[in-house]
Amino acid sequence: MRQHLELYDFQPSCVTLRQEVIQGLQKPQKELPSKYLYDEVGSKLFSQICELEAYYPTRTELQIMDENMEEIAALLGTDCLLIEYGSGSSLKTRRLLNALNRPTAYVPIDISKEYLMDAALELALAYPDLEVLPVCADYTGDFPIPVSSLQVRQRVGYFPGSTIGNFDPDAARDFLWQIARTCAGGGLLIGVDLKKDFNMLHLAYNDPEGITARFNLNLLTRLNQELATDFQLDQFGHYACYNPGASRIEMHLVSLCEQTVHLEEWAFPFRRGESIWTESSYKYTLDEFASLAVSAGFCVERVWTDPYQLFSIQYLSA
Ligand code: AVJ
Repeated sequence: MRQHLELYDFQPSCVTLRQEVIQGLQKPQKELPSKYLYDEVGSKLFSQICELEAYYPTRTELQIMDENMEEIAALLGTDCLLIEYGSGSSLKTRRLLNALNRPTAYVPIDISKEYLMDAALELALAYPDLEVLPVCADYTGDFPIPVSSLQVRQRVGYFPGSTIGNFDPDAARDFLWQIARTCAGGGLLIGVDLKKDFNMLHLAYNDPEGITARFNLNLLTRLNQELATDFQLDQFGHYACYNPGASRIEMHLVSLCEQTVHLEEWAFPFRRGESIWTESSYKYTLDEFASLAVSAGFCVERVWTDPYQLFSIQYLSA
């Protein structure tokens, strides 16, 4: 049994974080890249969100997977190299691996290094025949896919959770295009959240337990720790709302008073009510997503949904 996994490490440096924060906080609408929500604490809070009653996407996606697992496994076939973009706890991946015939290698990619290594090691122990090749990276960037030492028939991307919803439409197309090239000759298994009743959407991002609020605010804690900013945590509030014109949930941190935040020699003034935009979560109709996929060079082979059409899993061939 392997006790040690080699990590392919392309984790964004503190310098990158600092630059992106300075850039984002200088914009008229202040913003921070949502990928920075996922430090160690953020990744743990996110997996708590996935278990909330109000947060329908995770359980719905798992249900769709379970109901269609045989067909999914048959489409992916044998001897595939599975590349997961944003692997987190690899919870959904385990279900997939259990059903797959002879998956050869698994490449989990995640920005959260410790979290990635813990999950990858556990997986390697649970699946001794699987070659696990973890990559720590911002998966939207440029990094090499590790080469398996085993015979691979095709590369299949795995991008569950509707994380594609975090991308603005142009960036979503560019990213899908990049996956289509990486997985040429194979495909992409992707989870896509669908348009639905506004109240249900609103509740999913404003859970009564307040975990989503903690997840959002943790971004400021992280910046205070890693960049020594002086965000006052009790002077910012969580705000999330569906913007129907733009088809997205927008998550913000709203300044509860007039204040100034500092990073080294930089000063960022906030008016009362002014916000930092921390995440978008786009929702699609099946038709809208199909045109996006096709414009990125994919062919939509199969779409599975739940009875209420809340969520979809799709297999796109590249
Ligand atoms: C991981 C991007 C799919 O947008 O629903 C959950 C992140 N943010 N609650 C989503 C998230 C707030 C989630 N994704």
